[in-house]
Amino acid sequence: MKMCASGTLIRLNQDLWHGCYYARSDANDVARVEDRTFICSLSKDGAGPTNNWEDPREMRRRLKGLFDGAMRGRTMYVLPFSMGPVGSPLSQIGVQLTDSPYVVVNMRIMARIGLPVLAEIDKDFKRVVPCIHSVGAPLSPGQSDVPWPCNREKYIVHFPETREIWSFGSGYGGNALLGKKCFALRIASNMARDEGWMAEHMLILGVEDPHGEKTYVAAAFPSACGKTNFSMLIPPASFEGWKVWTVGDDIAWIRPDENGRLRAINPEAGFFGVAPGTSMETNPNAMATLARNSIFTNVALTPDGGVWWEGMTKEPPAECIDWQGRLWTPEIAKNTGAKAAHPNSRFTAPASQCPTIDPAWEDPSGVPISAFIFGGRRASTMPLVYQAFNWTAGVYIGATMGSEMTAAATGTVGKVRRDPMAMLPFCGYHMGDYFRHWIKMQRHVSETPRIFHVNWFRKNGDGKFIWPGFRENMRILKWIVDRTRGRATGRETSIGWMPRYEDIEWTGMEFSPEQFAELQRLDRAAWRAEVVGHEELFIDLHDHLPSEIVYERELLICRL
Ligand code: TSX
Ligand code: MN
Repeated sequence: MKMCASGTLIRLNQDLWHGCYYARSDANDVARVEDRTFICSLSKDGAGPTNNWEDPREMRRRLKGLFDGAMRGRTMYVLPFSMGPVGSPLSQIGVQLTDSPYVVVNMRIMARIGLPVLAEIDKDFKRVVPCIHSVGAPLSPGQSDVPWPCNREKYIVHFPETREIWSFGSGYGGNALLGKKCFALRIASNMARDEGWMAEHMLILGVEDPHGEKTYVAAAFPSACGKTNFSMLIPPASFEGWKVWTVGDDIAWIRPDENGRLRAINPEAGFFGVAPGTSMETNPNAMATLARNSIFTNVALTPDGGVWWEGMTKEPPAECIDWQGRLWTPEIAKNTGAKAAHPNSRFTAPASQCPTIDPAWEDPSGVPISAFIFGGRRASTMPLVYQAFNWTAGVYIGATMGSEMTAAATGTVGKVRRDPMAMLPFCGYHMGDYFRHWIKMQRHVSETPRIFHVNWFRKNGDGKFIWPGFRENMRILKWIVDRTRGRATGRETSIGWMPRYEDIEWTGMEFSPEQFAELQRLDRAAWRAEVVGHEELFIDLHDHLPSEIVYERELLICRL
């Protein structure tokens, strides 16, 4: 195989990791580059204050220069791809040009590509989104290549009006697999706003009860909240007959059907998941999914030709080669703090291999969505779960959600970073207009999904997590499902509906009413500060902020 000969890929031990390959990126090309990501709409106002904007004519001039000869000496691949099942009315088509074979093999897992897509393009029903990508590392005749070519200068550029994507200089994930964040979120959010649907940074899961009744929910969480884990949740043993099915772990395209019900597809065909922390304890379904036919990037290589990352096993291997190709041992880690796997290291795995993949995950008409869940990583203030009073109040909850920083190095621990609907880096237009679009969606549906907020990460006075999380989250998910089906009660509070202790199914778990009260406690002083925090985000958006958002804030203040 060519990519193994060039050093880009290492073939793993096929007896242990069937069909699996390993890649190490350049040390300066390990993550999305938000400061190099541009929304080049005709007007700066259209992109809003949360996006980088450049004049589209000026940016085109610059890109022309950058791309002139950028692929010299390399093979250019032409990848027709479908986001969503080929032929589904909810799907969209793109064609990506790329000079990176690493991108090609990852796109083969993450999107539907090839001849069926070409046939779909020939039908001429749908516009094709042109996507051009170059690692920006031309080769002169005779010049030898490096395993991970890239350019120090990076540009991830979107033209929303002409629906184009131009990506230069990076070979990594969200910068280079253009169907994912660039198309399925930034360009698709523009299409969705214009056409009356929703492109959201959400997982989709289906809850099946012991009678076989199925309820689908979509959930938005900022990074590092365990979105992939939640999408593959295994109920506790005491939940006999209950099952959680996975439709997607990252992106949802949602559209009202002819009956006014919201229906969702997962536009992706694979999981591009963060490896560290993924284990048989935290997510056995992910472990089963990535066990074969997967690509690993920036994890560690073990002496037996396997892969390892922090959190994969309780005992680290005696030695391995880290993500930068250096020797790593637990001893070295203890002395230097060196990580074997990069914290943003990834697995690329086919969704079809997930043991809990939903039978309807490729249904061209999508699955019906009954509830939206928002969440964040919050040590205080936010209860385990509450339900919004109505659609607009729920949009307010999504608009104001956020996570606390965990980056001790930057000295910002404990500060809430607002990330509306987890879309801050992914909304391809003005955030204020995006809130308006959410509010307006109510008019296009016969029954709005119920909206909830969850927080698995509240801590007690000793700094310990109060809630065990993981599979126990099923108890909260059951209340959410029962509420949307009109079967569960709750009590009205100043922020929304909350379950009483007896509204939650506790069989098989030790959790006292006092512990639950601590999890659900509304701290008035903390909520005062919370509402002031909301204002900080709104100030930047004020000239596009829907009046509903302003009124919801006023109502919240009155109730508090
Ligand atoms: O994914 C997580 N979920 C959702 C699972 C369906 N994580 C991992 C977050 C990082 C990606 C969680 N971490 C969750 C959670 O619900 N909760 C926590 C916090 C936590 C961590 C450890 C323990 C309890 C809570 N307990 C022990 O370690 C024994
Ligand atoms: Mn994501």
